[in-house]
Amino acid sequence: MGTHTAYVAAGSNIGNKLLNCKNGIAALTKANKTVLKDWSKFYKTEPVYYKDQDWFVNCVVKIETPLDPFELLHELKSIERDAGRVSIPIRFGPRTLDLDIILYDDLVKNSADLIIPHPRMHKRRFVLGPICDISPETVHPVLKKNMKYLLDILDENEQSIIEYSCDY
Ligand code: PH2
Ligand code: MG
Ligand code: MG
Repeated sequence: MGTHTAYVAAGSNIGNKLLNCKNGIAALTKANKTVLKDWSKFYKTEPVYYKDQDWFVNCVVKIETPLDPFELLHELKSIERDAGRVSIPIRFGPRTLDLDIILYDDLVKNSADLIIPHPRMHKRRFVLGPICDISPETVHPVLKKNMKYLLDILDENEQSIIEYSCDY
C-alpha cells in the first residue's frame, strides 16, 4: 500500500468562500490517515471559462495519503456534498466547494471518471499560482515542465489572482 503525495486544489465562489475552503481542507485530514504536509496562501481569483459568476477563493494543499486515486476522489466528492454543493447544469459554474486532484505522485491516468494530472491545471493561474507557493520545482509528469515554468508562460493579461490578505 504505502503512502502517496498528492496536490489538491480547493475553490469556492458561493457563501463564505474562505471558510468553505478551510473547512474542506480540514475535513480532508480526517479522511483515513491523510496528512496535510503543506498549504499555499489563499487567493481571490477571477472566474475563468464561465465568466458570468462571482470571483472565487482558491488554494492548493499538499497531502500524504494511503488512499488510492479513486478512494481519494470519492472522499473529495463526499466532502463537497457535506459542504452543501449541489449540481447545477452550468459547466464551470458557481459552486460552494470544489476539491480537485491536481497531481498524484507521478501518476498519469486517463479514465472516464478521473484524469490525473488535472487536464486543465497547466492553464490555470488559480492552480499554478498557489502550487508555486509550495512546490515550484515539481514537474508535470506529462508536459515535463515544472510548475514555475508553466506559471511563467501564461498570458499575463488574463486570469487575475490576488493574494487574500487576512489572518488565517
Ligand atoms: N473553477 C472552475 C471554473 N472556473 N475559476 C476560478 N477563478 N477558480 C476556480 O476554482 C474555477 C474557475 C471549475 O472547476
Ligand atoms: Mg474544478
Ligand atoms: Mg471538481
